[in-house]
Amino acid sequence: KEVKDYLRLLDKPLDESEAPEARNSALGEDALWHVLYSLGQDNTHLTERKCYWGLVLAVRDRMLEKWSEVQRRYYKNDDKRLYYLSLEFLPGKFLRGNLLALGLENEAHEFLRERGFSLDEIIAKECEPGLGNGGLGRLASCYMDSMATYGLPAYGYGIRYSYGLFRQEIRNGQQVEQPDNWLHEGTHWLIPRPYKLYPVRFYGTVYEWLDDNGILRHDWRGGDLVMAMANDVLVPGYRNGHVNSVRLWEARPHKEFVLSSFNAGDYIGSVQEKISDENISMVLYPSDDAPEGKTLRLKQQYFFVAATMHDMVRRFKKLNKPWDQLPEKNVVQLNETHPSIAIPELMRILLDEELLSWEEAWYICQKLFAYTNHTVLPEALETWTVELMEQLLPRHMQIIYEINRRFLEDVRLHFRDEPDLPSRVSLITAGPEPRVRMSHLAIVGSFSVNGVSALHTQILRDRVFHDFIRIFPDRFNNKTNGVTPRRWLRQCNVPLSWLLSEHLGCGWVTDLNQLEKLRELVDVEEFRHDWEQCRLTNKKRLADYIEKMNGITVNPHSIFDVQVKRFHEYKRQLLNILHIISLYNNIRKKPEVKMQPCTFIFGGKAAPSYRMAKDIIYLINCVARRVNSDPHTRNFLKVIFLANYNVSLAQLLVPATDVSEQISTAGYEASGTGNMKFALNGALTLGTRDGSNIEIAERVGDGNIYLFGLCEQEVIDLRRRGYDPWDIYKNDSELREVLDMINSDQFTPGDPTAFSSIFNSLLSGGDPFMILADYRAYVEAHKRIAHEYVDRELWIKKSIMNTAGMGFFSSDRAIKEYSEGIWDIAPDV
Ligand code: 6GP
Repeated sequence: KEVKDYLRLLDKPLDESEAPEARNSALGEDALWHVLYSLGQDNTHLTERKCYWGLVLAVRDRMLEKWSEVQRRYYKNDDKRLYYLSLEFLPGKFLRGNLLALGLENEAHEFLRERGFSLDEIIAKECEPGLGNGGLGRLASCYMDSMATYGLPAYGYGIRYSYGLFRQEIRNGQQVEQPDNWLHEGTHWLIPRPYKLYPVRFYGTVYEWLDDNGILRHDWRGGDLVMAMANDVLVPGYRNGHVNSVRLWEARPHKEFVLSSFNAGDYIGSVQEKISDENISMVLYPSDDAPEGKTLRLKQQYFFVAATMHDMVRRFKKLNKPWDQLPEKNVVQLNETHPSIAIPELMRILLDEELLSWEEAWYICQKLFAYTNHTVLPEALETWTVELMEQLLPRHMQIIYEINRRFLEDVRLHFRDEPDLPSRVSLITAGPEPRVRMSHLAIVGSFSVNGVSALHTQILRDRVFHDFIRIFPDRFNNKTNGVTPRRWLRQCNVPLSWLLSEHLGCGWVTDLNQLEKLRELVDVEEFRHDWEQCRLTNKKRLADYIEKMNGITVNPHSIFDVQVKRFHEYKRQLLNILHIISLYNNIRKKPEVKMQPCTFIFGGKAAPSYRMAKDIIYLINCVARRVNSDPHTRNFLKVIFLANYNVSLAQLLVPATDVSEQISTAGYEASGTGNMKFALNGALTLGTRDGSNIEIAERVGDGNIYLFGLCEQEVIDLRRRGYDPWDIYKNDSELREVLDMINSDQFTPGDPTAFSSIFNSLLSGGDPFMILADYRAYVEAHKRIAHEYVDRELWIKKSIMNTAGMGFFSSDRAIKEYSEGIWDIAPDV
């Protein structure tokens, strides 16, 4: 079948009742109307750009109608609302997903085709909001999609960064960061709300006063004010007429709204101030799984949290209910500790502005907030110096002291025979430079703390937050991550979606467990053949892209082995490249041995200040240059680094991958979500027993996944016994040869020390990520893969079994668990 036939099939609404409500006008007509009346451009001569923005506005109209209906309903039904606070969102491109959700893809196709344009080409040029780093931000966007599709009364809240995550270029093998000016053309996907404007204070002084009852009160005044302006992004549910929104705050200069400042005579000075105020929402911090200790970062956190709490309180006050109803009508989910300053902020509002007692205010907070942890890396747990807090947020620091005083008093009372416990759980560290531990604040101030995979939650219980488990035994719970099947199957893998819908019906798009039915088709030869054809189509598409971007021809029948994710030592891209070098050596040494051709594909960004991660990128590119140009190995081995990995590139890679590399040191990856996307699309996972790999194995079956290496307990035991990489180096000659090559000028002619830091990190000082410890097991797993891939029937069966077993990893399941187990909210559809 032709691709257009697939599309036709998929775009049929599930049944007539679910068809989008008919409007009087067609999408195309509305788009033309908007070209003239909203864009102010001639609509008799259409360009691609005009068509794009016209379409965007026409689609937006349809979403707005639903959105305003839905908002009215929340109000009328007095629904309990969820506030999902996240410093990062990674929605990916909007147009295709929104068309699909509304069932308008065909209409858009037709409109464009009649005018000589193509939807695919237009979408290729759509700009992508990179308002997040990696897993945490993408998870937030998958969850927004599922909330809308489930029909939950929910709001996302974050920051409208002017510059998203940097654009990565590779020059001479090295990462070069370029600004990501994603708004250079403006965007109609954001709806600015210049009248939704709240002042946010920094610095200033706290004054004390006595109220009528003789209670000491506080008033935070002075300092600098910045305005937070709302911008809304609409999030449609999948064909259910439900539309939610994500509110992104943009910093605006306060001075612009104070007329007197224009009379001051210091024009340049006031412009200066405007610039520094706007800095707050200027740029996303490019660190992932690592904290950023800069003042501006804390300013960003408080800025968006203060505006969000203001918004929530404003909405609640309209209901005219007593304050103790606040947590009955609202729940706030903190995505990591980044927004945890919301806890003292709400305390401040309730104490200082609404004049509640401490007990009342604290009762409300503890019933309102829930916290998700996303990392166990000790260096990634956020802390801020008391000194900075006291300067920037003096009132909040007072409140944190008081929360801590009361909390520790309680701990002392209940754990009398553990004199060390209070200092271990304290919100503030001891020592000459005391710091506020944001995770402790989040735990103490929340009614729920959750990890993101079974293993991760267990590690939180056993190690990271062990002391808190005894203090708050009921507070900790697990919510294994999930990914949205709309973007990560239906949208990114059209051929396979078509095949699935033909055999299972369309219901899987919103009920992913229906994929279980695939198990019955595994033995149908024709089905397996079609499955393989779908995969091949996707691989060819990726091969074309590689040819175009990297100028390298890859064989679509080779194994596409992919590792794409942020660069971090714990994710062990190094382990992967070490193995590739040894493969290269083997082919050169034994050219007579026939080998299954392999294409190794890497992608991902390194934090600009993370030297080692950038060195690893450089190493991969240097190895690629050498390997790809060697006539002896060219037909068997290709190494590709795809620059500027982002959501769109992931959508291209995921459906074309045979082997998904998920090889973090056991105990380090909280969950992983890339692993889910790949397996859902029929890739086989090559992974360690880490994060949600373990749960994936349970669901797809041990025979359909390649697990290798030390498990979490073995990593701990080995560390305790003493890990000696030199011992491995001495005893494994193949590996030694690889390491010696890295420590020479083999890949960087004339520069033998280019990778000595990598060599040293692996061998000296006891590499905490124990790369060499897992090396042999990793090589053996690869051998099994190469062997089994050749048996096409076996491999395709395994591929189908992966997709069949992945229903559990839908973000719809995760969101249902959150809403029943934590939020206590129900859909309003
Ligand atoms: C990531 C975790 O590293 C990843 O394992 C997990 O799947 C993802 O969060 C979603 O839960 N963590 C971050 O991106 C991060 O910045 C502070 O953690």
